[in-house]
Amino acid sequence: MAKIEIYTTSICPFCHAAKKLLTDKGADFLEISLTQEPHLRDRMVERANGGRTVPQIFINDAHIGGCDDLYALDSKGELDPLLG
Ligand SMILES: N[C@@H](CCC(=O)N[C@@H](CS)C(=O)NCC(=O)O)C(=O)O
Repeated sequence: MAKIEIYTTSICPFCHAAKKLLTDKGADFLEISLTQEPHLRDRMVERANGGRTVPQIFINDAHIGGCDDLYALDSKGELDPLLG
């Protein structure tokens, strides 16, 4: 099973949309809430190669990007193989 991490904030429609797609696919993910743990933002930005918006999504430690990137991968049929 893939290791999926998603950095979020609580008031973030893109975060909710990304989580919905993963949930609809039955994928388990670790949510890292920057609302609850704001000190982890710097680590997120570092891992996301400077990406500062939320969500930032990682699958098996590879940076996927944000919500749009996740949906784009799905549209190309490339998300399901990553999720295993
Ligand atoms: N295109 C991005 C948009 C992400 C975005 O704009 N997220 C907002 C929150 S919903 C954000 O991070 N705004 C800047 C900030 O909160 O610092 C995606 O698909 O993930």
